[in-house]
Amino acid sequence: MFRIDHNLSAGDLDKALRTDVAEGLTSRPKSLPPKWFYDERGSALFEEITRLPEYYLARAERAVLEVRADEIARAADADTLVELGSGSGAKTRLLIDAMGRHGKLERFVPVDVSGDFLAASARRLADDLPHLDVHAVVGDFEQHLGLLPIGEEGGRRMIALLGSTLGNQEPGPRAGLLRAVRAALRPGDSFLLGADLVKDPERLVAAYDDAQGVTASFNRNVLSVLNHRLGADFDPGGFDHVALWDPEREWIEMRLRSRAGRRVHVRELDLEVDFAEGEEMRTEVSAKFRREGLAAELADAGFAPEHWWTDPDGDFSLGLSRA
Ligand code: AVJ
Repeated sequence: MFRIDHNLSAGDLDKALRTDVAEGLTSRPKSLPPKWFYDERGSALFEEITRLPEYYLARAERAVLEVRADEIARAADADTLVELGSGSGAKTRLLIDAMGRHGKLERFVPVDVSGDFLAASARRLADDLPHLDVHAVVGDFEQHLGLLPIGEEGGRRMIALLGSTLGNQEPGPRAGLLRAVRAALRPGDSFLLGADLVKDPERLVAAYDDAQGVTASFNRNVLSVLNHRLGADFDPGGFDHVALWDPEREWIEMRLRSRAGRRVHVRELDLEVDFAEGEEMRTEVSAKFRREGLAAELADAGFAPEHWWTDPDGDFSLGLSRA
């Protein structure tokens, strides 16, 4: 069974893009939120990133799921799985299959802003698993958690936020998101959080600055998104990819550095923006976590952390907390 709800129209998304870009390009330093990376090409480039030798995150998370999925399913004991920012859903299948074996799973609710991608992968899953009620939601989980189709019936839910997606938020908004997830749950429901862990900075930087330059293309692609969607005239090739480790804040920061002084026009915003030679614009933070820090953030949001699993190398964690 397959259904898709739209909590977000193309118009809403367009408005959010305009606001974000107008704000980001006129701030000092300039910045753009990472959620605009993911047009069709950006999503495909991210899939390619997950297969790079340097990008250990996806493999490490998969390794945890391969060993622990049944244990997770038992601990959650849920009839509904909600996945926030579901993307292509490849690793989710491990979770769904384990929850199916556990015997209670009835409903899967994948939530993503990227509607086309979501519809295609959710439909494929529904075709494959005819007894599963797949109820996809096109929405921005930073804003629309209250609208998820999980409110009325009894039963138990698990909300999953995988892939270290949480790391894209700075501490303030991150606390807000965790509180919003907590508010969407009822007592006994659970929250499965995938988080990348602090490790050797050299490995971290390599994961965001790969030898083949795929991450560089992914980073520059956000400029093409602005060109296509807002009539901007960025020359993506005129910007260098920068990835650096901030040891105080324990996050990777991606930036685009203008190789020359230039003026950029954003037609749809009626905006002209000057870049100095060497000026850097921040395009993403990707926070890395420690067990104690994450437990404290979860507790602050009202969760009780219950389980903690990592891959054998200790690179990536999955944590299950109870609401
Ligand atoms: C999808 C947000 C988890 O931060 O590692 C990959 C995105 N950026 N390479 C991450 C990303 C650069 C990724 N997340």
